[in-house]
Amino acid sequence: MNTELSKQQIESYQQNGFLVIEDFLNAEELEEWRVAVTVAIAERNGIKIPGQNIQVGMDDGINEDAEYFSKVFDQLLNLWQTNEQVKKIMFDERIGKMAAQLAGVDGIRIWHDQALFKKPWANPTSWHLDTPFWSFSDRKALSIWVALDDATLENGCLYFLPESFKETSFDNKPIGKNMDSIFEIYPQFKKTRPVVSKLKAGGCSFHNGLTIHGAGPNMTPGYRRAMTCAYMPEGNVFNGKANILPQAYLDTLTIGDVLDNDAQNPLIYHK
Ligand SMILES: O=C(O)CCC(=O)C(=O)O
Ligand SMILES: [Fe+2]
Repeated sequence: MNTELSKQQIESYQQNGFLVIEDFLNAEELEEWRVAVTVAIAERNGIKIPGQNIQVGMDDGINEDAEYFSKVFDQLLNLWQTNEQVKKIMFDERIGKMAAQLAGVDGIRIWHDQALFKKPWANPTSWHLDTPFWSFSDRKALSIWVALDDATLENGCLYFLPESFKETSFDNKPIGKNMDSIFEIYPQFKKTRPVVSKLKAGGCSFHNGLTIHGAGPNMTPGYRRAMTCAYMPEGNVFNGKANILPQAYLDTLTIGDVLDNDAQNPLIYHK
């Protein structure tokens, strides 16, 4: 695993709000990730979030057009909580360190992991921000996106709007049918040229959760599989949004409480 970041890579991330790393996993590691994620998904029997009775593809109450959204990607969250192999992969301190270095913070917690599979003929992922969905508000929160298949122009690779994170806020649009909805909130980016992130399987990208990003449709009869993880810098507090937190935990939380429950948001790296 190629986890050493150069000064230039960190600077590039901090300038643009994303970073592409082409040779992140070697062939053996890629196979390990693929097997772990495939097994973990099979074990779930379609349960999207542990402890919550939502099936993949079902209306989750978050997205306004459930049928369209179910054909954007299959989304399974927190596989680390139900599969030991995925847990081992996700708890790797070296990846936590990369996230911390890019964000410029001392400690990193997992917000949630997420398998994102575009099925054959999947809809595009419209431009959106991530952090405004989450239960904390941190301009430095970020995600890793690891390609388990080649991510190509044909099958729905990611695109980023460079430097957009510097001007976006916690206002967002759902991942709906219209690619251009986000520009109703951020019209200044309507003419920005996106950067395309084509990746060979085993490559990865990091993006700031306030970077405007999206993905194309899958115009192929094959899958576009990705394993991702969203990270919360240590010390963040509850902002009142439920997002994917379990009800029993939510019942104990008041706005302003520190999110430091290791069973939900494990600290995977500290300087
Ligand atoms: O994989 C996709 O289509 C979208 C990924 C994404 O939005 C993310 O990882 O934040
Ligand atoms: Fe996203």
